[in-house]
Amino acid sequence: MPGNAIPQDKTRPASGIVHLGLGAFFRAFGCVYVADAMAASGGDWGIIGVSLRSPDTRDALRPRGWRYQSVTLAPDSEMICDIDVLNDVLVAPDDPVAVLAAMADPAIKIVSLTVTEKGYCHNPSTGALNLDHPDIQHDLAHPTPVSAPGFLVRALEMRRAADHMPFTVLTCDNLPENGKLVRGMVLQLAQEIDPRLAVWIEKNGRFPSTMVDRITPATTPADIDRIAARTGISDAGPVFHEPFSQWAIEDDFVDDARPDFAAAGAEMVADVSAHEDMKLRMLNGTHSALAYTGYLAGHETIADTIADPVFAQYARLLWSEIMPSVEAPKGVSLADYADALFARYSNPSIRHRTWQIAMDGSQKLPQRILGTLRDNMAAGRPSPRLCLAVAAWMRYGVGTDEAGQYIDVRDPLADQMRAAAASADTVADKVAAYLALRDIFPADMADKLQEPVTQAAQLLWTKGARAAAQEVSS
Ligand code: CS2
Repeated sequence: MPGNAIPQDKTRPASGIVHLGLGAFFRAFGCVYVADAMAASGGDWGIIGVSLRSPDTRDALRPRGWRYQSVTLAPDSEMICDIDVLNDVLVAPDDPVAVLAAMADPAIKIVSLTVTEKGYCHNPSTGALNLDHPDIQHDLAHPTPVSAPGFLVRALEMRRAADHMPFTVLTCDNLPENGKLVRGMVLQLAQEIDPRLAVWIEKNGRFPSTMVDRITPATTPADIDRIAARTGISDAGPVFHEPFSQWAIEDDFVDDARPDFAAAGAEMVADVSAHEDMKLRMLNGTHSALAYTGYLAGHETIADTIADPVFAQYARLLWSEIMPSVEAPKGVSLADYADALFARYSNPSIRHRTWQIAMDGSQKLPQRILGTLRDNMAAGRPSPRLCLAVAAWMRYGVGTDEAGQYIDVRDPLADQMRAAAASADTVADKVAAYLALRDIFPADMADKLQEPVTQAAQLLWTKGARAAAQEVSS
């Protein structure tokens, strides 16, 4: 069922963007930039949001006509802003045809995405689309898709048939060279469906890469109640985030059609790979490392973890291991960037759960940690703290914590991970079983990681995460 589009009036910008994956992050980030860009420079860049799975966001936002509050949480203050940039919210499983129709409308110039790493149905270790993925199998067999790549390809097919230009695909997920990666997957799927379509997309399509950054923990029912009590406004869909925000975007759009992102503070660049590498390795890499070790040590949030002096020191030394593998973007000091990350992680108002960041580790590890490890190994630099992060992800995947309590491991490979952990008695063999997961570890890397990761895992299994972090940080 369509989500009740707001009647278009002259004072309201028409829609120019369809966004797939309308989670808290995009509403705290992309929607704010687009609203600011229109406030500065105008344009018809209203957004049609699409949820690919659940109706929850639509149902939460509908009573206020798709408006919601964005709450900026500084360490000692908060600021509330009403964001009014959504013109409609659609729920793909309810009405995939309406989603395709919106994407095929020539007034739509951009389809942006935050569907999380696993939403692309690709192989994390190679970056290729996984043609055996059940959702991709479905989309190959049916014209109404279920997957994000399926929606992109089928909507582009409709635009080609109607003789319209393609939309620009603007991915905002934490993947390396995300635009290039998604382009490859879209071409791969298009090739399977209709090779002429693939040629047309290859020639006319645009897939700028982006680096996105704003820490946005999932909204909790307690957050909703607190803000309602403060403002007196009943809003079931507020988003909560840190003050910091950074968006670097490759300026490569079909017909140059885009909001004035620069007026909203985004950096328009020719090549985003340096920004992306720095952010994925230094922020997301340490986020995941602190999430697994912190969770195992009993810390609920990143702020709690980094307030523990052992993990503060561990984080500092992780950055010193990561920095030699990162080429700083022009004008940026990596040491200052690390200091800023430390301050951001320490913000006590941001209750970012280690459990939330630990989710989907199999999809996150390659770009966050394994690329750095590969570079460090090639340069002969030992990386005991990064190896501890990998071992902690393995230990987390066992599914019970250090006190024997159940861990709710959310990961598309959770079954394989638990099986790997249970398949052997010795820690070295457990590590070997994990390293044999080829969706994550290429064979050459697995060989090289066996010894250093086993060493870290021995420490972790015998002494626990906090003592292990302390030992590798001394
Ligand atoms: C986090 C990211 O949940 C996670 O895996 O590492 O969502 C992180 O907060 C953002 O990338 C920050 O920009």
